[in-house]
Amino acid sequence: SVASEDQKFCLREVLDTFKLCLSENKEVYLQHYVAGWRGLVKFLNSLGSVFGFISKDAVNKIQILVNHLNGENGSQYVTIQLMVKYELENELVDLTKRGSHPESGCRTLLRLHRALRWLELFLERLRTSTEDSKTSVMCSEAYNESLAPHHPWVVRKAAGMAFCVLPGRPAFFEVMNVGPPEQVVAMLGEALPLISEVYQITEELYTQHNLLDLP
Ligand code: 1PZ
Repeated sequence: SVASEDQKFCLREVLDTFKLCLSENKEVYLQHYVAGWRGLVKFLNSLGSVFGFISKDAVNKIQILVNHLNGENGSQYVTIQLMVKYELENELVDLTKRGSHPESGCRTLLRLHRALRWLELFLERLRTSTEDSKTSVMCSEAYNESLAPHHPWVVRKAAGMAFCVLPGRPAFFEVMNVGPPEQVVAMLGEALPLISEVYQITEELYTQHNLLDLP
């Protein structure tokens, strides 16, 4: 039916939104960054309710950024570069401990930025995996190398439990809805350099301004 086609979700389209993130002079558009995350959350939700606690946090952070974008000073949030400059110049960021700005764009985006590294590592493993590779192993390896050091024990534990119920590689590929495995691999090969570039640019920006440990 038309309705079920509407809901059909294709990971290629989501990863393509990361293409739109970069401006000509390599600035990152927040609007497209957030749109990319929205799509990823949709995908995560389609994997089952066990991932609810993860998507809830992601949705919460996406919403904080959208509120900045749609707020009074939305024009200062068009790109991540502008956002960093604006929030720092106006002392809108808690730099050493949480205080009056728990929802700064800088600290909120940092959490998604770290998760983007997880995505990059996970998708790279998926791309180079073989038929008998385990998604749960690829996922937890990527997690341990990216997000885990920033998470408290309970979150790491809950995440580990969620990874165990990830569908196996064939079913996972099917949910991605990209086509046969060869096509999934090819799509990932195209999408990964883009995701990686967005990650690198943000990482450099945050390094320059010493923002990588925002509380
Ligand atoms: C396909 C399998 C999906 C696995 C996703 C791997 C990421 C696991 C992350 C688990 C964290 C969930 C609970 C929230 C923790 C928050 O405390 C932290 C820090 O934020 P703070 O407390 O400082 O405000 N939140 C995050 O680290 C952001 C996590 C976003 C994860 C988005 C994953 C999207 C997955 C897309 C799947 C294709």
